[in-house]
Amino acid sequence: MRKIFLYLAVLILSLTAGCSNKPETDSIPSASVKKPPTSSVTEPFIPKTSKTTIVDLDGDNVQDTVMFSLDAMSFDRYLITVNNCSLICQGSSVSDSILIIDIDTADVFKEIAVGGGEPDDSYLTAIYWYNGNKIDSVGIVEEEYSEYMIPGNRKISTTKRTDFLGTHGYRVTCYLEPDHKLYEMPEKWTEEDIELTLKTTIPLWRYINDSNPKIQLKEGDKIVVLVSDRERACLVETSKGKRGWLIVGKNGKVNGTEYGLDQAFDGIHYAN
Ligand SMILES: [Ca+2]
Repeated sequence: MRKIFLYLAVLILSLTAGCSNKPETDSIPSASVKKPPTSSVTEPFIPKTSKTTIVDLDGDNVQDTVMFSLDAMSFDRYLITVNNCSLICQGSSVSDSILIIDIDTADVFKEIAVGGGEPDDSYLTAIYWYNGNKIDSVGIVEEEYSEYMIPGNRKISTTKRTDFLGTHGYRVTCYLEPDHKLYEMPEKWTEEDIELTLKTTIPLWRYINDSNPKIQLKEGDKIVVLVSDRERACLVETSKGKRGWLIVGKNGKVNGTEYGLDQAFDGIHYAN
C-alpha cells in the first residue's frame, strides 16, 4: 500500500536582494493538501551541508544556481536559495537533496521538489518554483516524488489517505493552474478492492436511496467493496457475484442495522 502522510507547517522567509527585504510568512496554498498553519521565525538558520544544482528554472535561457541546505539545528527546516533569493521552509523528516521536476513541459518553468515524511514512514513532496524574482510554493503532494507521478502534462497523480472502510489510499489527480499552484480535481467515486466478512446480518440496496433491500446478507458472508464515495455509499459484490449498495447513515450506522462499519465487518483496519 502506498504510504500516506500528514505534513507540518511551512514557513517562507524572503531574505535577500531580488526578494522583499522584510521577512514575510506564507504557507503552501491549499490545493492537494490541507493548508498548514503559519508561524514566526524563532531560531537562526544554520546551514548544515549545501548541495548546488545548476539549471534554468525560469526559462530565460540563463542558468540559475539552486542551493539546498538542511538546518544543522533542526531536521525539519531547510533553506532553498536560487541566485539571490532564499526561502526558509519548515517540513518534517526532510530529505537531504532536491529533485528538479517539470510539471508542465509546455511552460518555461521547472520546479524544485523536496521530499519529506513522518516517523511512520509516510512520505510527502513539497514543490516550489522560481519566477525570476521570487521563490514560491506550488503545493504539497502526499507522496514521494517519482517520474511516474509527474508525466509533464500539468498533472500529478498521487495518493491520499482515507479512513473510510479502514485506512487506505486512493488516487487523486492534481493540476497545475495558471497561478502556478496545484489544485486537486475532486472525484466523488473511488475504485476500491476491499474484502470484508460480515459479523451480522445486513441488507444491500438496489440503489443509494432505495427503500427496500435487494439482498439480505448474513453473518459469515463475504463481500468485496468495488466503489465508494469515501463517506457513506459503497457498491459491493457478494461471493456469488451479486451486486448491491451498502449504505452508511449519517449516524455512522450501516443502514438497516444498529452497527457501525467496524462492528458489522471483519477486515477493516485503521492506522494511527
Ligand atoms: Ca534562468
